Amino acid sequence: MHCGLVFVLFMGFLLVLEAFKNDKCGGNIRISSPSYLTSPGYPISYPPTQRCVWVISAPGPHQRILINFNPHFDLEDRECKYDYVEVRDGVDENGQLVGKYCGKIAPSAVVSSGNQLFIKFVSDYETHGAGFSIRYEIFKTEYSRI
Ligand SMILES: [Ca+2]
Repeated sequence: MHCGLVFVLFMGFLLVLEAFKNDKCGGNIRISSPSYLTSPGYPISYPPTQRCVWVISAPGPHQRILINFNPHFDLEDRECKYDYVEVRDGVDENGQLVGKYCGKIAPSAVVSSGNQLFIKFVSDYETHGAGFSIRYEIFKTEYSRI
């Protein structure tokens, strides 16, 4: 009886872990199948003073990456001065800036020109929002299927 309860609690704990596994602040992601990354604390609220960097890579040198933002998007809107998510077409801060986003309107989809995308999330010490969620996958065209 008691063992059963412990088991249920343990399974519940695993489920919670599962739900938050994409919740990390940054990381290197090699795409094997479509998945997603989110700002920490999404969809409730991100913590203060974050600086998260993700680098998404497609395995093939000629593959491109497609990202889509979840419509539930919410970052402090002060001309993106304090909180923002930035997408760059490349592997680091030197990559071509695709966009720097904040506010409540989810950005449109982005397709990389190479096989890597750089994503940076920054928050300051006050005023938070729900954050963002990005679904990433390998961009499919007739050409890239070869
Ligand atoms: Ca803020």
